[in-house]
Amino acid sequence: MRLNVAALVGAVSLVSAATVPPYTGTIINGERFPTLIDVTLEDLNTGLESGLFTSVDLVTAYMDRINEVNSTLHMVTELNPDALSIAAEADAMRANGTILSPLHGIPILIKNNIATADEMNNTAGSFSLLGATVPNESTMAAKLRKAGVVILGKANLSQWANFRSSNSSNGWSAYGGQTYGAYYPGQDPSGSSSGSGVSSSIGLALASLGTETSGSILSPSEVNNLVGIKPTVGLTSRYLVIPISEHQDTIGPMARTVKDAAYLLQAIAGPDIAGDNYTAAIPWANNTAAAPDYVAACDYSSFAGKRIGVARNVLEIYGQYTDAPVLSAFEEAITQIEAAGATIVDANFTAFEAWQTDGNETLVLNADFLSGLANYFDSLTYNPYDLADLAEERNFTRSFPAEDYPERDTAVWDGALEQGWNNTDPRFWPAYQANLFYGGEGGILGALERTNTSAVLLPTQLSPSIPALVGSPVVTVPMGFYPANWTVTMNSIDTLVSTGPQIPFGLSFMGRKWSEAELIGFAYAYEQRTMHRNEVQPYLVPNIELADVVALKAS
Ligand SMILES: *[C@@H]1O[C@H](CO)[C@@H](O)[C@H](O)[C@H]1NC(C)=O
Ligand SMILES: *[C@@H]1O[C@H](CO)[C@@H](O)[C@H](O)[C@H]1NC(C)=O
Ligand SMILES: *[C@@H]1O[C@H](CO)[C@@H](O)[C@H](O)[C@H]1NC(C)=O
Ligand SMILES: *[C@@H]1O[C@H](CO)[C@@H](O)[C@H](O)[C@H]1NC(C)=O
Ligand SMILES: *[C@@H]1O[C@H](CO)[C@@H](O)[C@H](O)[C@H]1NC(C)=O
Ligand SMILES: *[C@@H]1O[C@H](CO)[C@@H](O)[C@H](O)[C@H]1NC(C)=O
Ligand SMILES: *[C@@H]1O[C@H](CO)[C@@H](O)[C@H](O)[C@H]1NC(C)=O
Ligand SMILES: *[C@@H]1O[C@H](CO)[C@@H](O)[C@H](O)[C@H]1NC(C)=O
Ligand SMILES: *[C@@H]1O[C@H](CO)[C@@H](O)[C@H](O)[C@H]1NC(C)=O
Ligand SMILES: *[C@@H]1O[C@H](CO)[C@@H](O)[C@H](O)[C@H]1NC(C)=O
Ligand SMILES: *[C@@H]1O[C@H](CO)[C@@H](O)[C@H](O)[C@H]1NC(C)=O
Ligand SMILES: CC(=O)N[C@H]1CO[C@H](CO)[C@@H](O)[C@@H]1O
Repeated sequence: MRLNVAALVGAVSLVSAATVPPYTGTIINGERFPTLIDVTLEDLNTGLESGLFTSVDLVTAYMDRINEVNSTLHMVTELNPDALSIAAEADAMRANGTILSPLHGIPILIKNNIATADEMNNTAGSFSLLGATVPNESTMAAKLRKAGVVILGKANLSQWANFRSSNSSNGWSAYGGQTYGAYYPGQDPSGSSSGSGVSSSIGLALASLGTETSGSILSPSEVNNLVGIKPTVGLTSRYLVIPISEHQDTIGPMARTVKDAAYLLQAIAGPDIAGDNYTAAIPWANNTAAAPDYVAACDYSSFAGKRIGVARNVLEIYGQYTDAPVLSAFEEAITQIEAAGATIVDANFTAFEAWQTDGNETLVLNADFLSGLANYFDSLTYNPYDLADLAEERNFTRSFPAEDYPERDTAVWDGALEQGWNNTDPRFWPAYQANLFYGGEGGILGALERTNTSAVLLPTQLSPSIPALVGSPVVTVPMGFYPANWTVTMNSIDTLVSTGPQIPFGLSFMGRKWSEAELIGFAYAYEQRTMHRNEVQPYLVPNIELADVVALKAS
């Protein structure tokens, strides 16, 4: 599917042979076009403002790129049939001097559990929701549109955000098939925001939105060489997002740079009291003029004079299961952060060992899902199979052939249905209090307070679980890659490559609730000093570039 730029040159004389670098398709009439695998938002805005290309060109290029790799990677389940007309409208507004935000006319993909009130389906990857309709736009989609974003399509995911089976694989959904990562053939894309991760990593949109209950933004961000922001629960509205847990679910950006992720967070953060009253806890909920500026937080000197913790006891307990290249890259990162002006101290999670054998989180997630799924079904304006609750969903899934039961089981749901009580039951409260202890005083929040630190570091492989219990934020940044001679290891069902040569991994900054701006500052200061993302290219990159689209249009 590579567009032959040489042929275009012949046809329209846009490209002079003398100026074409070995990497073709980037210079036309002396103008350098950005390459979409590493373009930033600010680069795109420069091109849009100068008229080098339009939002329609961008949408066209991204759609061509999606179609080029989709049958190999299965990372996008639906394209937005309205994307081109929305882009045309954005272009007309720009021509007329109306620019809604820095994201005006920029294509973004969203995970297939965030509802839109348009032609696209919102299914969590299940056929039970194909054709279902929602009463409204999700607040996430509405905020993106208000910022002028072109919602390009829906990204594949681990089905039900990885809350169904004990024997499935990351990135598999009945509706979307098996997603693969682009850094190694057959790569486990991690999950559950698998398609969001793969798509952002190889430039199939500027960036994407993922959702996280425990690790679903952070983990696919790390293995796809991305920056991922898991916001404080309540910073981003869950209204009309298919839930797992109201106490743990959150929506956040997955992008190639910290600054792009910050721009996207700026657009989606904020109170939505009618749709999701957890957002009433945002400290500036009643005074949005006082909202932080996440983009301005991108400051190279953010580490100067700060105290940064390391959860040494977590490393000691989990270190034996963590690969040597990850551990050595982590120690190097600590040294670099110290050299950048921070004071490094131990910040141990004092109850981490006890938490290893505690089962309260499962009780909370089960209880929240029993309530949340029933409420989501109840909110639909069209419910194709009239499913009302998890028992009915399980019956559907077990009897609908494309759901691949029993090869992919329903063990997680079986546990929830056996538990039988939801989050209105008196047994919910003590289970949730246990979570708050293990994540709070005995976990990340206690460590921050006791050591008077601004953030705590861990390799991203070890970071999601404890912050998940209390809904506190984490930012992951590329930290390195498995070495080129690394021996491949497979996932538990032997279908995907979990670790292998040049597969990426990340560094996590964990902080207090609502401290995203500070974490973004640290992530940026680390990223700008290391720029690990650029050290390795994926094995599979689409060939079509923005320059090809513009050249073709001119012909
Ligand atoms: C994905 O690939 C298939 C097979 O090549 C193609 O038919 C389909 O239109 C593509 N879908 C998207 C969303 O690009
Ligand atoms: C310019 O934009 C304004 C505000 O959106 C709109 O009212 C007006 O009709 C537009 N004019 C043109 C020429 O598109
Ligand atoms: C949504 O699902 C319906 C099937 O119910 C399908 O006809 C339609 O094309 C899907 N929408 C998109 C944008 O793919
Ligand atoms: C539903 O969308 C409308 C705009 O179409 C908005 O005014 C309303 O607040 C939304 N409802 C909720 C609960 O967010
Ligand atoms: C928050 O909203 C939920 C419904 O989404 C409702 O059950 C609950 O009572 C509300 N809580 C408060 C404190 O308003
Ligand atoms: C915002 O105002 C409401 C109503 O007065 C109040 O219940 C809520 O606690 C306030 N939120 C914050 C973060 O101050
Ligand atoms: C943190 O844990 C490590 C490993 O268990 C231990 O060696 C260290 O002394 C602890 N640090 C503090 C300050 O307690
Ligand atoms: C939940 O936490 C309580 C209090 O720590 C503990 O007694 C109980 O055993 C825990 N439940 C499970 C299932 O681990
Ligand atoms: C939660 O469980 C109670 C008691 O069984 C039930 O009455 C209620 O409808 C359930 N809530 C939801 C949202 O399913
Ligand atoms: C179970 O699913 C089958 C097929 O979807 C349906 O015919 C049947 O009525 C369902 N049974 C229950 C108890 O929901
Ligand atoms: C991989 O290469 C490194 C250095 O290049 C070497 O130290 C290491 O032993 C090699 N590992 C394997 C498994 O060959
Ligand atoms: C829209 C889309 O790309 N769907 C693909 C998802 O993956 C399956 C295979 O796993 C393909 O058959 C679909 O075409």
